[in-house]
Amino acid sequence: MKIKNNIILAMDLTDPSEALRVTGQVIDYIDTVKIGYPLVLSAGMGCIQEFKEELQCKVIADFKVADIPETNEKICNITFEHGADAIIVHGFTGPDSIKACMDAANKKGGEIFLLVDMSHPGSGKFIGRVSEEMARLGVQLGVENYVAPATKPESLMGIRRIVGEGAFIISPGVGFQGGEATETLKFANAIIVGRTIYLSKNPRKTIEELIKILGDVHQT
Ligand code: 3DU
Repeated sequence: MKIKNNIILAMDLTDPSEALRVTGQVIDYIDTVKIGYPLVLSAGMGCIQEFKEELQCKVIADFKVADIPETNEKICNITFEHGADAIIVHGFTGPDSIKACMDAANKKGGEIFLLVDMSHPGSGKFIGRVSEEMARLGVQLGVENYVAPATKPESLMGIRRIVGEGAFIISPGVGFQGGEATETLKFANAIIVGRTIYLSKNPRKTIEELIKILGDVHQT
């Protein structure tokens, strides 16, 4: 996946028209939006298509899929049928559950991102302890895209080492959660930024400043 300016907007505003309006303010600078439960649960699955049509962007559905293979397959099928270009899938459920998502993605022409570690402080308790193992599993299964945290540069670096330079890593946690954009892009292909942009008084100016800071740190 190619991502303009290496920035993915995490659009977690729950008012659908506000979400579209604010995304519209920065759409000249991005081509990929991550939509998750906050927006979909209030606006419905139709918001995926609405974003794609109104803003001509790619949509990554952040549904952190984590169920048995049969249920994962259904969730992925429905998500791709609603127009999502990619879906985020948890790694901790194991190979059969991940494989079900990969198969659904292949059948529907979509992509999966495998989430192998998280950015919040509590992630150290469980998921953070097995993230490298999950990344190795992803490599074994042939997963090409990963999600790894900007708030834990060492984890991110370790995951990059395992998945290799050819893999595509997107990284949440920049800004509000404390992750640093330029540092993150040394190991990730794109940063995921939510509140820093959508809660800004001037989202357009904020993203312009971010792009300026990123400069030529990383090209994909
Ligand atoms: O903290 P922000 O507002 O920039 O948003 C980050 C987004 O990424 C948000 O949608 C959150 O649900 C998602 N995310 C993480 O923050 C951390 C993870 O490990 C995985 C996803």
